[in-house]
Amino acid sequence: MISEELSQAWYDDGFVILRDVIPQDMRDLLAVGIEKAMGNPGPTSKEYAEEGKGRFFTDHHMRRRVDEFQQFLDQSPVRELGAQLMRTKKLNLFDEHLLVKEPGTDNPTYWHQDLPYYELAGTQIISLWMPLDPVSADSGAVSFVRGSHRWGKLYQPIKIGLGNLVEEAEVFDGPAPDIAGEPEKYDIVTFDEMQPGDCLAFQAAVLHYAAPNTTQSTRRRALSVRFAGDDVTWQPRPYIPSVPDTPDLVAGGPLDSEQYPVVWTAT
Ligand SMILES: O=C(O)CCC(=O)C(=O)O
Repeated sequence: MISEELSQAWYDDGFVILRDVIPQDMRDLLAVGIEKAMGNPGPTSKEYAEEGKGRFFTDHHMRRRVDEFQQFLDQSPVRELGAQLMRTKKLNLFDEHLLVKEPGTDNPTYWHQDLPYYELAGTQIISLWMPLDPVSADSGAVSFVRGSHRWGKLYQPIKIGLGNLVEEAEVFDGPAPDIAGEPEKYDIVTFDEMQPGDCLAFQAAVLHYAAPNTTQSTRRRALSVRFAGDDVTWQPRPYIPSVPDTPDLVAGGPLDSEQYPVVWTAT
């Protein structure tokens, strides 16, 4: 499914777009799961929008309580896509992140990297971001700074829907640069024409952003499924908002565990 050139582009740029790779029946399954998850938010769920100004809902690890997410992970092509893009022999699932921006939501998803939010070290860490609605510039399109995953920097986590720093988190290399304030300084690529079935695959250290959803009636439901590959080890951190569990793992050792299950191996 994935050519060597595309895989190399993922390594070089930090992201690629895959068109029409998630079948309709899998999207229908996910749509049911999303409504259940939003109707019964889990312990890591967040609401970022102000009262009366749309809704920006996020949550993690939905497969643990909503069966449709587990079915989606088992039956959709996401594992093959992740493994082939990273050219890895093994995949550990470590998160599913639901990000729903309802019409009239002013909040952007502020520029950030994902890696400082994970208890992981390594480079073969991928998010597969899949929208269930058409995505345009004004409904929450995602942008990346090309190559920023190779800057060798880790920036302090922010609250992604509010923009302020997570004070409890590690400082790492300090706050991310002001990309929104000085966009001309960066090689920004925006995917402002996406259809349900398309998928953005990006590396954990690449800087990314998503626009507000200022449309009147277009939802922007998206799921980011996250896998770690061969070179990834467990890196405990003092504070990670989306990882409430403390797995019985060794720092610098393999992830394989109930929390980070092996979900794919090369045959
Ligand atoms: O969907 C969004 O608003 C942003 C996506 C994102 O930051 C992620 O999947 O890591």
